[in-house]
Amino acid sequence: MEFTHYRSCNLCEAMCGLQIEVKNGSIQGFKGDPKDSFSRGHICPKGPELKSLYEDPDRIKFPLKRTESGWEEVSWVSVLSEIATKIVNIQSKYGNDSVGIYNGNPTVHNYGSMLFGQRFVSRIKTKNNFSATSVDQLPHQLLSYLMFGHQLLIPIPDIDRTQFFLILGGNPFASNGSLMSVPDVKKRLKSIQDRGGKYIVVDPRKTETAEHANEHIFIKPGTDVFFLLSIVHVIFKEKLTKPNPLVKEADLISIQSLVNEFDPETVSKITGIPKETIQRIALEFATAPSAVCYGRVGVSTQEFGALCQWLINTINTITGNLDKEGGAMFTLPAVDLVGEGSVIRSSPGSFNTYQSRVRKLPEFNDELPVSALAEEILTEGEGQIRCLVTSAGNPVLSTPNGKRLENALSSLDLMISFDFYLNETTKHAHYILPPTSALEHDHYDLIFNVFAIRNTARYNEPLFPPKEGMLHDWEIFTDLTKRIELKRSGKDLPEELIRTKLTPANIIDHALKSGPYGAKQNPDLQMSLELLKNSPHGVDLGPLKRSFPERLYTDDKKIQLFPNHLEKDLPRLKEKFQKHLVANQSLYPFLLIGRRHLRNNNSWMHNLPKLMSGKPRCTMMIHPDDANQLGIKNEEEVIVASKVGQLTIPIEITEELMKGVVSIPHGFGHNRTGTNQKVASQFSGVSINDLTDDQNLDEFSGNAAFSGVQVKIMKIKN
Ligand SMILES: Nc1nc2c(c(=O)[nH]1)N[C@H]1C(S)=C(S)[C@@H](COP(=O)(O)OP(=O)(O)OC[C@H]3O[C@@H](n4cnc5c(=O)[nH]c(N)nc54)[C@H](O)[C@@H]3O)O[C@H]1N2
Ligand SMILES: Nc1nc2c(c(=O)[nH]1)N[C@H]1C(S)=C(S)[C@@H](COP(=O)(O)OP(=O)(O)OC[C@H]3O[C@@H](n4cnc5c(=O)[nH]c(N)nc54)[C@H](O)[C@@H]3O)O[C@H]1N2
Ligand code: SF4
Ligand SMILES: [Mo]
Repeated sequence: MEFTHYRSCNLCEAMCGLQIEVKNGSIQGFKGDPKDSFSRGHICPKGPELKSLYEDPDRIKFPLKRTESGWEEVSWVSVLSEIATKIVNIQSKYGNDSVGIYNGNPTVHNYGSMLFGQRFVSRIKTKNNFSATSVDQLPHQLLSYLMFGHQLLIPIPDIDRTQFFLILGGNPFASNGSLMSVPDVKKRLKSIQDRGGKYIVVDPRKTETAEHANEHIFIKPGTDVFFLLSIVHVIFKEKLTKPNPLVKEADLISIQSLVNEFDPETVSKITGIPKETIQRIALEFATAPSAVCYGRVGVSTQEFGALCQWLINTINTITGNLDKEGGAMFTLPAVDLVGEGSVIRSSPGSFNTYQSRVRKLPEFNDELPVSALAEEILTEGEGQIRCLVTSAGNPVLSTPNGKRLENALSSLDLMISFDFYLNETTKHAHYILPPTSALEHDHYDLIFNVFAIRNTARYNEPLFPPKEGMLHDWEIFTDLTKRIELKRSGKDLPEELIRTKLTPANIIDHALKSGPYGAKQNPDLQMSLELLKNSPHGVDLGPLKRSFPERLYTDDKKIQLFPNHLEKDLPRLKEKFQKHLVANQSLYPFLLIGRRHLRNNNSWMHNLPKLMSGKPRCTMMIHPDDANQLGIKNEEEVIVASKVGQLTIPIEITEELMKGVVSIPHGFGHNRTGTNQKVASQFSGVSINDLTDDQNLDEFSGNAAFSGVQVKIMKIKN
């Protein structure tokens, strides 16, 4: 039998439409779906590898239990009963907080896991709830909460209509965009240039994106906050602010007085950006017909990540580009997670309502910063984590000071991992609960439609039925959650799986029908699951539209341009500013940053052979002058050391990097024993997070600060 299957790729944020040719039960062809109006036929090399993931012989399909003689395959019911019993016992003996949870990045790419995983988290009732948010976009969510009243009201660059796009710390050519779901980003950036606009990249590395930009500006890692303050300084000084009825005069006055001391001349000494450039960029931005400033991983994960996001929102607002075509806009997705009355409205957010036990780090949205995870396991006392549940995450490789976390994990009384790979994290588990892979389940993109540059909707059925006895993430969560509840109330645990009539698709159907494009709001379209099932290429809902003040959720219905909590972080900012101005010799003279590659996806797709071909990717990039000074040659192995650890890595000499800066990709380090990813271990590389420090944080938000880690480099003597 031959047929064509359409689905949207869930590997990264871009949500590309895929067209898959299937013959006699096997995939014969894979390409971009040209009829998908959002992705327009675009795909990257990772999309087709959903097939390799499906076929990967190392992929775990049935539950595993660690025994003295190794991993043993066990039945779902026995394993889920054992886990439920142990969790209930641990919580009744040591309290709810003795169970910790970590949700990794693929959770948000899997709507079943999101919907039912959240239920599980809420039933566990622990303060020790962590996720990849605090090594990523926490500052964005925090500032949206503080400024606009909802953590998911993230301003999205209106890339298809803007005339001036200022990108800081993002490399969409490699990442395909982030908090800006934008398939086909290369063409979209090129179109800005074709229509007479420009895009500018501010980055310590001349990236693939910067290579094609109208202008690339090198910046010293970790100093973006000063660059942004200085941009605001110029905008005020030149009286280029535009009035906005949603902005309070008092806030503008506070900001103007804050930015006063950050003049381009002083700031240029810190950032390495000439004062004329700062001045010019500010003027060009403020006077462009439309403009948008956007900062991503490189600026979110730095010492002042939250202030950076605040300033980015501020620049867009005071130049009249917030909630305006061609500026930073807000989405109206078919399943709305923001609007009041939405069926699955996400919490608007919460901040610092409690703190972590050991270091007193602030909560955001009922989560604590993952940089605190290791110490919460290792520090004895009431509330110590004794059991950890990880789901779709690999924190040993993805969170700072991975070695310390590794030690912590091996000391747990109980660890459970929802994952289909035996990797650097899950190898520490006592139980591995493997879900189906993407092609075996249905898909609706709950999250990335909220961050997309256009409103669209798409639902796809599974391509292959899972093997008999395999379960989806949401089915595992459903059973385990219920089994824990039964155990808590002293009831017998059933001998069969606990199923529910409620499926992720039912929930979505309800949300689509009652949402902004459902029959009531949009009688012409009448959005529903049925409609999406009959629209295999997706439904286009048009470009982003203005949405304020209706979708502004602050108490006074104004933009909080100078939010309350911000004041507390200003002494730290000013102290750092003064420190920067006093040049000092460091024992660790280089600043380390990360990077992404089109063919990697965080830590977890290194076991797919086609993605690993080509030049070795886990190298440390360094500028030729720095290499010369150290007397090291291209591809030579060197020792890199930070305050927390050291590793050995071959160097790649390139003028792409700013002098004094080195770059290592994250997600490698598959040289640990006890894993089972045969391809990945051949291309093991080393983990940058064995150098990053769990004590280095953006203290305001609690986000990890990966950008600009101080390191020294040593030649290996032979
Ligand atoms: N191919 C691929 N795609 C991915 C992923 C992947 O691993 N591989 N991961 C996905 C995920 S989880 C995310 S969150 C997104 C991230 O998407 P992006 O934010 O686009 O991620 P990066 O490519 O890491 O870009 C970060 C950039 O910040 C720069 N940078 C580092 N430090 C600084 C600094 O101090 N200041 C400035 N201005 N720049 C700095 C780096 O040089 C780099 O170019 O990508 C997603 N897409
Ligand atoms: N130094 C440095 N560190 C970084 C970054 C950086 O730029 N620099 N980037 C950070 C960012 S932005 C992110 S998002 C994090 C990512 O950090 P994590 O989310 O912790 O790590 P991933 O590598 O994405 O690991 C995902 C895991 O989920 C599993 N998995 C994949 N799909 C599914 C599924 O459908 N269900 C289940 N149950 N499991 C699945 C994979 O096998 C893998 O084990 O890393 C962060 N770490
Ligand atoms: S760009 Fe992202 S969504 Fe598109 S095919 Fe590649 S991995 Fe999939
Ligand atoms: Mo991420």
